[in-house]
Amino acid sequence: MKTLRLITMILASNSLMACGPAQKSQKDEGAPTRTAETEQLLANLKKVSARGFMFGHHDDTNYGIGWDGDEGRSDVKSVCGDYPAVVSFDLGHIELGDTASLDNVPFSKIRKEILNQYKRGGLSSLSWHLRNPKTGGDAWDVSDSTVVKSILPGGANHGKFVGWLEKLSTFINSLQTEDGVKVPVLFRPWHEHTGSWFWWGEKLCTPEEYKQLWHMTADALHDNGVNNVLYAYSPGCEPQDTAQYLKRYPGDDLIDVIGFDTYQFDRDGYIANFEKSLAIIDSIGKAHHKIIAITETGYEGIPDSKWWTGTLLPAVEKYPIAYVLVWRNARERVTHFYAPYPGQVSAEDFVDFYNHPKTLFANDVNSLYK
Ligand code: BMA
Repeated sequence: MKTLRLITMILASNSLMACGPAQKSQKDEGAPTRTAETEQLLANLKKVSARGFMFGHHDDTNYGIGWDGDEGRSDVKSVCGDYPAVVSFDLGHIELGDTASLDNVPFSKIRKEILNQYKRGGLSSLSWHLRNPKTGGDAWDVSDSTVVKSILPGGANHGKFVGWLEKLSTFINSLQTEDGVKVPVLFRPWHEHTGSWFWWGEKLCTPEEYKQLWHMTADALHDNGVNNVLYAYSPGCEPQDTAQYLKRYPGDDLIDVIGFDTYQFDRDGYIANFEKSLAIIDSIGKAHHKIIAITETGYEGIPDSKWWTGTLLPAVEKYPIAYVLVWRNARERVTHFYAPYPGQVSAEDFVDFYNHPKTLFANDVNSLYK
């Protein structure tokens, strides 16, 4: 069933090329800002959104409930038979030069799984819960409201932060196949900044400082030779309208994908937030010609046996999103999971979700780079 859908998607794709990839300004004469594969990925994400939406899961192939690091394993695949079309990974602690991430996944394993996802034709997205460069605390350390200012040019921690961006760049540049093809990824730093729980959050810096942070990041990556990233902007669900959503937006020349992060606590509130935020990104996506996505969501522990087809699907299917991504199945915190595993109460419903014509998994999108 899923294979038939893939064929339809590829056949339909040529007619959808009209949008074309967004062009970026070229900083160095003759040096393309992005590789051909990265441009192709952008073009294909646009096609995908016209066809259905990809399902994503954070750290999907790294670990799951009752396992850690098993070759080829995925809780999602164990339930429905296919890998997610989007897998996200977190680069927290790459800035420290550590060998493993803040969630204790070796960066060598993350690199390997990004390559595996590339070979499947699926998308990898990268978030970055980096440490607090001023206090030495973690990403959630909001004890000092001058951290962003301190890492911008002229700030006391600028030099240190430039070094962190070099380490980040080295990792992203190292995402290469045996043939030397750089694997394109979606980079989603500085997320959920419309809340104030990360040191780059709303109350911790001005809109101008936040935008500078983005530009400094992208410029440094570019100068360090990173040409295999698309950029995603993902506030929380706090913005009430398009003006609020765009208040800290770094600009169309930088951002490729716009989305939002929101989680279910009470169902009615979740649906209301979802609808409001989707309408906002749908409207901005159309006006600014951007891909839209639900960059993080989920219902911790998924206690609702019909959550996938009863809550998530009806909320997202009306909009041309490229993907919806749920957070991780933490092997070290057994109640902290967002995708089903065999025997989990919502597993059967997830198979129905998988079988829905609009949901796309790895086998449905196995050519995002061609
Ligand atoms: C949070 C939780 C944390 C984790 C962090 C980064 O939402 O899952 O346990 O360390 O994301 O992945």
